[in-house]
Amino acid sequence: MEALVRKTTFKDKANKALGISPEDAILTKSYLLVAFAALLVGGILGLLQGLNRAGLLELPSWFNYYQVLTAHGLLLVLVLTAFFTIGYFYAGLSHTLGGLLPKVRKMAWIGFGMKLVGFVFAVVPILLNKASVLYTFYPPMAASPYYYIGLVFIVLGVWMCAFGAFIQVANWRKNHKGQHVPILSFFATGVFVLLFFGSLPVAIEVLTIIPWSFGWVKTINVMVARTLFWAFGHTLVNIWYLTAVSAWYVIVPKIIGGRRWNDTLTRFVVIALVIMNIPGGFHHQIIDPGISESIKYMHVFMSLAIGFPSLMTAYAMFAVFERTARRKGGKGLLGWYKKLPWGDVRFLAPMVAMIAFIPAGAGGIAQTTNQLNQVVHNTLWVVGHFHLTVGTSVILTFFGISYWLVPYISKRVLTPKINKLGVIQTIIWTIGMLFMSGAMHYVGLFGAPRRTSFTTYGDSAVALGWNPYLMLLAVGGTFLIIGVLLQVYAVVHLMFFAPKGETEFPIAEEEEDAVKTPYWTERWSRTILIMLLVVAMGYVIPLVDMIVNAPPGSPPFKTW
Ligand code: HEM
Ligand SMILES: [Cu+2]
Repeated sequence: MEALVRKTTFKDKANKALGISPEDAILTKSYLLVAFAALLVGGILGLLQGLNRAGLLELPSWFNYYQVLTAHGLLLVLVLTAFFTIGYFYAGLSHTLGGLLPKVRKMAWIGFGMKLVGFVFAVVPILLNKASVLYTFYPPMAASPYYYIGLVFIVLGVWMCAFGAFIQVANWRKNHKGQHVPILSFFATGVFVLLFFGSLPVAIEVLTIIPWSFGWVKTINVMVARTLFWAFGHTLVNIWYLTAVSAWYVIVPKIIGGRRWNDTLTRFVVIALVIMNIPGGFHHQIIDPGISESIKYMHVFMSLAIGFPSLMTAYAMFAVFERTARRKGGKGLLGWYKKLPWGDVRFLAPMVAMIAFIPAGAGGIAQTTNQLNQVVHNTLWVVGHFHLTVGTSVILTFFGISYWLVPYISKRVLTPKINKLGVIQTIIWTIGMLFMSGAMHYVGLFGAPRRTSFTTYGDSAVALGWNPYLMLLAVGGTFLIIGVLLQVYAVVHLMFFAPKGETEFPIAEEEEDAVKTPYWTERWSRTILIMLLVVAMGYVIPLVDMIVNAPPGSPPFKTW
């Protein structure tokens, strides 16, 4: 037994020294290429929307605003985020667990193929104007059945990757009895647990929609569909967040030359997010009828509860920054911040991402409150909010990761020139989002609706008052598209043209005097059991109520 352990650790070390194997590298490369292609196309569509909203561009009838918006949402919140998350964590699993098992790699490829097939199924009806139901596809709006069949394939593809990750981690644990799973793989486990359990409700929803959209079943329970959607949608948000947080805890400290924050508390944050996340979905349905006040209250409570691990994260990150900067001779109450590597894009991008999370999180807490939600619900405020959260906090972290992950898998190096380009990219993205998201937040408070193509409502004075802000929105969108082009250029350059060389996979060590992490953090079966109990607490009563006391079902509608 001991010999076996020694042998595997030797193999692990050899693997780390030689870098990622070509087979594992090409997997992550393919995932990242799809992610950044989605960014490019989705970004261009975003610009079209921004110009339209400002009244500067009329979209043709064969590619109207709602087709563009459906594709923008799908490409950016589903394709970009899913492919990046999986590509990044599979590289992390490969690096920290001594290379992917051949079986696991194969599963990730099958998952890749299924997601692409699903994507084609979903996109064709959008292009044919048969699926302008937006990425939330709320019934009773009904798209072509093929749109939903596409979504099923995407979910199945994600499950393949989740199970692949579970097999990889379980195999490592079998060979390393009593040891803690390396921290990045621990995050990956949490993310894939949430991906699997979080996408179960949407899979059920889509399976009930398909027969209805084919016309085999006459009506659908709209409330149940919306509830199942947000049990998933709300979880998805925290999957992106947890992915970004993994880089903040594990990668960023290494890049600034410091050490990780407390290992036990880091693992606690992951476990807390996994357990408490799913039953928060009703904060997206605060104004939906038919859900009792007490149930909504519980979901709002759960949503605010996950603010707690987020605040822990904020504290932890600034503690790491200050400690590292002071070790480098930083002085004064705040003067230490000068010692941080602001000129290094691998630090700057995630740092701006974290700073953006301060107003983004505050806005989220405001929206979750019943009274304030009434003011901003379905206005552009909400769009401003998620361009700050996912469009800045998450995406800028992903961009920051790309400046070392892409060279790492491509056996190339980040040159000072591309680093500089990355710094400029980060600044442009920040300015663009300040304008775009700022304008969206503001004009939303004046009632400008989301998901609505340009109109002055017959020159109503109120609607005309929105115009200056919508112009600022378009200005921000123009900055952002420059940011998209620079980022895609950087990724392609780093993948295919940058000078050859070894790039490190940056994982920070614990402090030397770190306390040993207790082993309960590794008990995933218990964590999942508690999670399921909490999910049951949040969903059993309202779902049973919606089904048993069902309102009349709805036939499908095509509203566009
Ligand atoms: C070039 C950059 C971008 C621009 C110019 C842009 C612009 C816009 C605009 C104008 C809207 C529509 C507002 C409405 O009518 O409701 C929108 C919606 C949206 N955007 Fe972006 N965006 C960009 C990047 C992103 C990114 C990076 C993400 C996510 C990762 C994202 C996610 C979304 C989502 C989920 C929607 C909502 C779609 C819906 O309501 O169905 N966007 N964006
Ligand atoms: Cu949510």
